[in-house]
Amino acid sequence: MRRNVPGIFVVMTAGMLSLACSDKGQQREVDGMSLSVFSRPAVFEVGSNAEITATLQRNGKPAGDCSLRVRQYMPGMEMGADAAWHTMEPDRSAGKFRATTGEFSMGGDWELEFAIECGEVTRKAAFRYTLEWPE
Ligand SMILES: [Cu+2]
Repeated sequence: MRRNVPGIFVVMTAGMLSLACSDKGQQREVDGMSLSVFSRPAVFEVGSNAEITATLQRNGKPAGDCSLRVRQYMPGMEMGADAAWHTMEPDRSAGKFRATTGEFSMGGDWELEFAIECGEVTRKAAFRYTLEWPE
C-alpha cells in the first residue's frame, strides 16, 4: 500500500501539552525495565496519526540514561520504509519521551515496536493495535 502523507514521524514542538494524562496506557516489562505507552487519541483511528508518550523505568525509577526509538508498521503487510526506526524526543522529565506517529492509513493490525537503548544493550518491546475501518 502507499502512504499519502510524506514524512512518517513529525517531531513535536516544544510547548505542546503533556500527553501523560491519557488513561489508556499500555505497559511492558522487559528485562527488569518497565515501558509505559500512552497515546492521544487513546484509540487509534484510520486516517489519523497519534501523539504518543512513553515512560521508561528501571526498578521504579526513571531510566534517564536510556534512549527510545520506535517504528510503526503492519506486521501482516509489506510496508517498506514505513517500518523505519525513529528516535523519540526526550520529554520534560528523565525517562520520558514523545513522538507523533505517521498516519494509520488503513484498518487492520498495526504494531508500535520500541527499541530501548541503554549503553550497549538494546531491548525491544512491541504493542499491537487493531484499527477498525471507519463505517
Ligand atoms: Cu497497510
